[in-house]
Amino acid sequence: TTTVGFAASAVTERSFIMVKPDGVHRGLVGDIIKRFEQRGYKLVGCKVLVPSRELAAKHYAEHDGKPFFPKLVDFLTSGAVVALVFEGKDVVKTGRTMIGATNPLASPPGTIRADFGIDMGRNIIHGSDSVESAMREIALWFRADELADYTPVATAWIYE
Ligand code: IDP
Repeated sequence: TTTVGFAASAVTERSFIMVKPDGVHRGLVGDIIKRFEQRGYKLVGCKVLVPSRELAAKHYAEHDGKPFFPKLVDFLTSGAVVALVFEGKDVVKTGRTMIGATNPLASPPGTIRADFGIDMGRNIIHGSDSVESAMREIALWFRADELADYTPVATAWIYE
């Protein structure tokens, strides 16, 4: 038998990932969760909701005042979104790489936005752009008791 060390308990970086209304309408929730799961990231938060305008505006506060802001809030509040929190080593940066560029047409093949989208205002998915943004966004979308604390049995087969 092989003895495998168990060193992953320190890996607690989290990212806020959200399937936007276009992704939900198009039935892409499962595909998106699958990509993060198969990479080895741990799902610790998951809920479906139609965001209020207040929540959407707070989420995109950095874009308040830009020409596309009203349409962005209209879009995000137009239907259900799936709010997700994934945890694991470098999940913020790696999540952004998996998601691709803001403009799907400028995004490399293999990224979520390139594989599923065309227009910037219909780019399927949100992912936190820094660890600080992730902490702000997770606190905005989830209560602490909505995030699960557990250790997947596969952890020692994902991290050395
Ligand atoms: P990101 O989602 O790749 O982090 P941000 O610059 O934070 O990109 O923009 C937030 C969202 O606002 C984008 O995902 C996109 O849906 C929308 N957006 C950004 N820039 C534009 C624009 O110039 N026109 C229309 N929509 C935009």
